[in-house]
Amino acid sequence: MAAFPGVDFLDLDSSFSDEELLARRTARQFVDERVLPIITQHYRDATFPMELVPQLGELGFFGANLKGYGCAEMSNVAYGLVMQELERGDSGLRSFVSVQSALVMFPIFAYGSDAQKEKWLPRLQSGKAIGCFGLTEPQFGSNPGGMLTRAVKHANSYVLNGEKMWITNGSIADVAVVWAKCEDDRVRGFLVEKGMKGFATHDVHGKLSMRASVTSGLSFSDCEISADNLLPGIDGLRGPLSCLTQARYGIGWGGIGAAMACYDTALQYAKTRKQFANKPIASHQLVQDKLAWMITEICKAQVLALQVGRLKDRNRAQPVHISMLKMNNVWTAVEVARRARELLGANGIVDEYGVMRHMNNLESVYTYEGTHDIQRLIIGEHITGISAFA
Ligand code: TGC
Ligand code: FAD
Repeated sequence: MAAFPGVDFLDLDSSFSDEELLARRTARQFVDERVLPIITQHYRDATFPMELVPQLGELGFFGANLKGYGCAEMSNVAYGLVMQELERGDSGLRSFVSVQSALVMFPIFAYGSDAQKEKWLPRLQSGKAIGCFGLTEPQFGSNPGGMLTRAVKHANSYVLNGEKMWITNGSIADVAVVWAKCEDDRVRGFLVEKGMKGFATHDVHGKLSMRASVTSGLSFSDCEISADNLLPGIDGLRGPLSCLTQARYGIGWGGIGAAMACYDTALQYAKTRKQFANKPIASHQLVQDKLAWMITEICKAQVLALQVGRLKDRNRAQPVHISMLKMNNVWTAVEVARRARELLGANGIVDEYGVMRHMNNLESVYTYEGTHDIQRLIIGEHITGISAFA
């Protein structure tokens, strides 16, 4: 598999530190050598490439921007570049790392007890344990504040009842970060371990998107867990929403990776595919228009990601900045993938080119972690001071 040349029209590489470029180079090589040769078959078979998990751990990609517990302690920009490259491989791979890092390790790191951190973070960092994040329910997606899952306190335990749906890694996780409402109606986070009595999972089948990713339902039926499994450092909806901010940040970078893969495939194809007077289709004005549009939007997405990343590294990124990053960059990726598919003609629908795999995956990315329109409304609320959610 040829090494990916990258897409750097604006010389943004000169803005990255040596550490950031090293992180990207490592992730890029990993994707070229380990992911791209196997991903099409996994996508066909609807299986997640579990064989990559230990390597992802060794490379320091899990919890890469966290401190201690064996984490790589990368800058947020370096972490973003890793997510970019992983999603250039497949959105399902980036999802796996996003969930493990931002939705499982982050809440344990930020809100967990010392014992919870010692128990889980080193294992999650190395990939010896897998985590999932249960917020969405069958009836409550965009509006998680309405959740029905309940946790009732007993002397030294909590009893959970309810259903979570669309949970990435649900059935393969050793630990689930589950959000439930307590008797005071406040949302709290719980660590539910695989095999606990009253906890069951079932996988979602028939997905036409994110096929190389496990998506599950979680159910809790009088599931009794120790009071020590409560995340003690947070209560209220702010808990899960703060995790989403971390994950949306990685997705904003990931979208660039999927877009770069589709753009590069379309560009190479357009330069070699000949139609009319034996000329490459890249010589036709309408084709150049599409390619110019794609690279312009990719550049805008890169600049946005870099600026939000720099803000995050200075602790100045607000959730609304990250909503803009997720909204814009996933939309860019969706639109680039659609145009790339069009430029490949009939070949565009074949999985060996990867473009339609990315296009289909991105439909999930557009919806999860807060849909495109929910991100717009978050920005709308910020600039007007008026909530459209009530
Ligand atoms: P609202 O009243 O606005 O907020 C409640 C409390 O939370 C605080 N807050 C945030 N804190 C940190 N980061 C954020 N992004 C935050 N957004 C809000 C807020 O300040 C408040 O704090 P406090 O202390 O005053 O109580 O809540 P709301 O119920 O009106 O909801 C607002 C809304 C709609 C924006 C929110 O519910 C939302 O973001 N909905 C989208 C749901 C979503 O994104 N779900 C994602 C599920 S996980 C997933 O999809 C994983 S995919 C994984 C993969 O495979 O990669
Ligand atoms: P709904 O909330 O029912 O929305 C349907 C449509 O209505 C959308 O277009 C939405 O934008 C629109 N809409 C809703 N409310 C408004 C409004 N106020 N104004 C305007 N439009 C509105 N969840 C987890 O908790 N953990 C996971 O690991 C996870 N992984 C996922 C993996 C995949 C592959 C997918 C597809 C989803 C995953 N999710 C996960 C769930 C995801 O977060 C939800 O699908 C998402 O939040 C949207 O919820 P919903 O599907 O119920 O759509």
